[in-house]
Amino acid sequence: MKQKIALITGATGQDGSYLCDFLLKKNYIVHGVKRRSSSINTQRLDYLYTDPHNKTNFFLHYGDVIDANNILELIKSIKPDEIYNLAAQSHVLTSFKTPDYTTQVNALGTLRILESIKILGMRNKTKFYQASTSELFGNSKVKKLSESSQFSPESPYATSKLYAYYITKNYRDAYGFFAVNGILFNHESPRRGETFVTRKITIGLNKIALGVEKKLYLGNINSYRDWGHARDYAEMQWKMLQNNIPRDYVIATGKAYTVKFFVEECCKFLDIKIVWSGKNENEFAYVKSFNPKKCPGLKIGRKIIEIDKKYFRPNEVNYLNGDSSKAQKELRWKPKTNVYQLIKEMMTEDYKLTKNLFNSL
Ligand code: NAP
Ligand code: F7E
Repeated sequence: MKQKIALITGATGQDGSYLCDFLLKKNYIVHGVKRRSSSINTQRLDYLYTDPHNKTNFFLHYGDVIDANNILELIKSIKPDEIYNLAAQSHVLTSFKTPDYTTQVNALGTLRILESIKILGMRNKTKFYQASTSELFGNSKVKKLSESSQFSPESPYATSKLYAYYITKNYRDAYGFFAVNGILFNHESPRRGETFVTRKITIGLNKIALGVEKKLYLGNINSYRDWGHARDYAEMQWKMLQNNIPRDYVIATGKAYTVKFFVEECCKFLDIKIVWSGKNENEFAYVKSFNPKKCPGLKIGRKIIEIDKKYFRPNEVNYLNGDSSKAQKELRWKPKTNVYQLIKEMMTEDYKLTKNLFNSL
């Protein structure tokens, strides 16, 4: 059977790295797009990379979804069977500070890819996956959000992704593209960017435990998120393009927890007992007891979590919990990793990473 060719924008990101790995295991030829940067940004992919002078199924190309000609040329030369558009300015708080840039990348970047497929006459060859998001729903009154729930974006990030969602649907409806939206709820992993809350917590608490840092500053710890594992969700991105008909799907675990809960569970992993005190911006957590073997850097009574208003968003999405029953039924899928397993994996990896950092100090 002919090897399939995939093109992945955002290959250097969390999801991109899991998807490259997944598709290479499925015997695809994988082409990833990486941005030019002054320091190397391919750390998440290094374990998959082989010098292209040797035999390999994995190639990286410089590119940027802001550059229409570059995208057109890449699609023209690679002739992919499947395109996964994961490239994004994906940080919600940052999108309030860089709304124009966020829109250029997330909204128009998507349009540029779809238009390239159209101009090149490849709509019958190339299937298209768009990385849509639970942020589209905003502050909905619905407790379990599904494909039929209303959108109400609350940030420039979500609004840019709303455009991308609809332009994907437009090209499907108007031109018969095999183009789909995966409406993914939060998904995390040891490869998650360090400024997203879960990874910030797993790195921060490990540093505190080992005495590398004293305190972790967070924003709104009362919001709820439905956290899955990025590795499980990469499989779903692929499954959506293997479907008989192009359809959009919600991918979620169906369980939502607060940021505060996430902190508490990470503390349990380190055998730290914390007590919360104060309210709103003045809330903090201090150490009631701890295991000195695991946490040589701690002291009883020390304040280890504080709130810093700078991490509050101008608009918050307070509660996100997804209903992925359509995907579970039609794509025969189930989330494999629950939040406890996710925390264990992230904490274990960041404990090792921090220990190495500590030993090198
Ligand atoms: P991520 O770690 O932030 O990765 C984003 C990727 O996009 C990185 O490879 C980044 O390159 C690349 N990128 C940014 N701007 C670009 C540009 N102008 N041109 C080309 N590439 C560009 O995000 P992620 O968590 O893997 O998420 C993947 C996608 O799913 C994103 O579109 C995100 O919005 C969406 N999503 C994520 C979640 C989640 O919970 N993780 C949930 C729903 C939807 P650099 O490495 O150079 O920065
Ligand atoms: O925030 C609160 C924050 O930045 C989660 C992206 O992948 O998922 C992600 O967006 C919650 C929010 O993710 C801090 O206010 C408290 O309520 O980890 P986050 P996000 O905004 O949910 C969606 C589905 C995407 O599509 C996005 O691309 O945690 N929070 N304290 C904090 N958040 C951060 N980042 N930092 C804090 O200190």
